[in-house]
Amino acid sequence: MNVEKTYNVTGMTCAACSAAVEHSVKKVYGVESVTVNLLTNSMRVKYDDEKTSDIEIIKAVEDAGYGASLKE
Ligand code: 9UX
Repeated sequence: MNVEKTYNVTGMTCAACSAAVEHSVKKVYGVESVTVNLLTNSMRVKYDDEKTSDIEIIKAVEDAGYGASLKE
């Protein structure tokens, strides 16, 4: 099933940071779209929950050198 989630992202200070987060999350298998907002430190991700999960998406953000948590 396709889901759309919002995450809080920490550690981003410039546009290259948000581009790095976006690029890393876009590479995750099952991710359909990623929009990172530098000003609100938030990220919207559409993904297929039969192929990936919040854990994998948060890991991709961490691999890029930033932090993320699911926004309630
Ligand atoms: Mo910008 Mo971000 O010069 O880790 S890329 S601060």
